[in-house]
Amino acid sequence: MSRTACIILLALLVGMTCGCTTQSPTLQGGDIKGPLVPARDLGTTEISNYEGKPLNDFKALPDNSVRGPQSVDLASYRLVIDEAVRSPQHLTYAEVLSHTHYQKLITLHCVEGWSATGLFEGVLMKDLLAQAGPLPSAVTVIFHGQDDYTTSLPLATVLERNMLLAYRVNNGDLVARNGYPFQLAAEDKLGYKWCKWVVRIELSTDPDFKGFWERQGYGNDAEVNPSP
Ligand SMILES: Nc1nc2c(c(=O)[nH]1)N[C@H]1C(S)=C(S)[C@@H](COP(=O)(O)O)O[C@H]1N2
Ligand SMILES: [Mo]
Repeated sequence: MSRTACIILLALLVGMTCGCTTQSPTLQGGDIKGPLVPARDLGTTEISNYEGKPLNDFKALPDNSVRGPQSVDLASYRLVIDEAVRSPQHLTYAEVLSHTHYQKLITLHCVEGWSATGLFEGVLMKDLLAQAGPLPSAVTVIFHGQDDYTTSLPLATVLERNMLLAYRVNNGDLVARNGYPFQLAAEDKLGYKWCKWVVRIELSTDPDFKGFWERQGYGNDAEVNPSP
């Protein structure tokens, strides 16, 4: 191969690699996704597009929550991580945020037929759970909202997918309407898995636990793009 051909090939390869880390592939079902990156400072105002992708205003989405928006008092707020763990946790908002912050472009799909894409900023569930130390018998993560809403996911899925417990979307803090102080960004799972106003994360040994909507017949798997 000539020297010039070699350089062109190398440039192409580098270009492709860079493309993978900076572009957000459009997936089946209108899913928009970006890479998980350490949180970057994006200024002080909310953003409406990110790396060329339009973002949805989450404050303007239909509110279909079971008891309406909750108001969580940060002064008394504690995130409880308990049950099948070595060391139960009662974390203040600041303690939750003491973990590394990440950003990721993710699309939420509600079973009602609408979707919304946002740049979520949060801490890794993996980092939070490591602090509590799930017992080897723990297989399910049950999320509890302040509205007594529940939903669950397999522990393996939460860890493998690097799910974020989000505190910001589109460079603005979550508002009460959107689950302030925390919403699970349950990537690739239907909206009812995206627990808002998270006050408790319960590790369970029950592989068949069913949350609020799941008990009423919604699938417990809730995968957005099941592989054929
Ligand atoms: N605590 C709590 N979390 C909840 C719900 C709820 O009623 N209570 N509704 C779920 C449903 S059905 C959807 S589609 C998403 C909507 O999230 P959004 O308000 O950020 O769009 O929240 C989910 N999380
Ligand atoms: Mo939903």
